[in-house]
Amino acid sequence: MASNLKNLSSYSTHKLPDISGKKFGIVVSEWNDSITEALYSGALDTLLRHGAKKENLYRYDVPGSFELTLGAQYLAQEEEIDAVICLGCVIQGETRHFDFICDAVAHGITEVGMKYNKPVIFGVLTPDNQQQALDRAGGKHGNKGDEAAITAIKMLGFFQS
Ligand code: DLZ
Repeated sequence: MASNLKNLSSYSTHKLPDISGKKFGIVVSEWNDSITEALYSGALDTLLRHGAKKENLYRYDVPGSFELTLGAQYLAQEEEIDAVICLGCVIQGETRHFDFICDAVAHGITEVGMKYNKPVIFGVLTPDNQQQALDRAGGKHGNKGDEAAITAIKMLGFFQS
């Protein structure tokens, strides 16, 4: 058991930690790039607004969401990277491709986080159509890139607690 565990710990993610010294990897899928670029802008803006330094942010692009797992692993294996944010958009099509990609990336990203014991965030939209994607990439349902960045920050606080 970790020696720094507190008895009856009252850790809460409501208070955001200081991230001025934290390094973030951001993996961006090129498929549906008008959407994933909007997710990236949201994530970048949120990290900077919360105190991250531009020089501590590392962006890598991958061809599609299926490749986010390998991109995340490439970054997560670097000891100096504190958290990885994966951004993608898989739009439901007429074949089962959608299910295979979504399943693979959800499991893959989870495994990378478990393997390297650091936050690896699932910022992947899985909408039925382009409009639903737009609604979540800066539209009426906000920007999920922004939410992915907040989740990364909160999880860094969790690891520091
Ligand atoms: C092939 C494919 C399809 C049909 N749709 C999407 C999509 O909506 N979003 C996405 O991010 N990627 C898609 N891809 C590409 C796969 O993620 C992957 O790049 C290829 O299957 C090659 O491994």
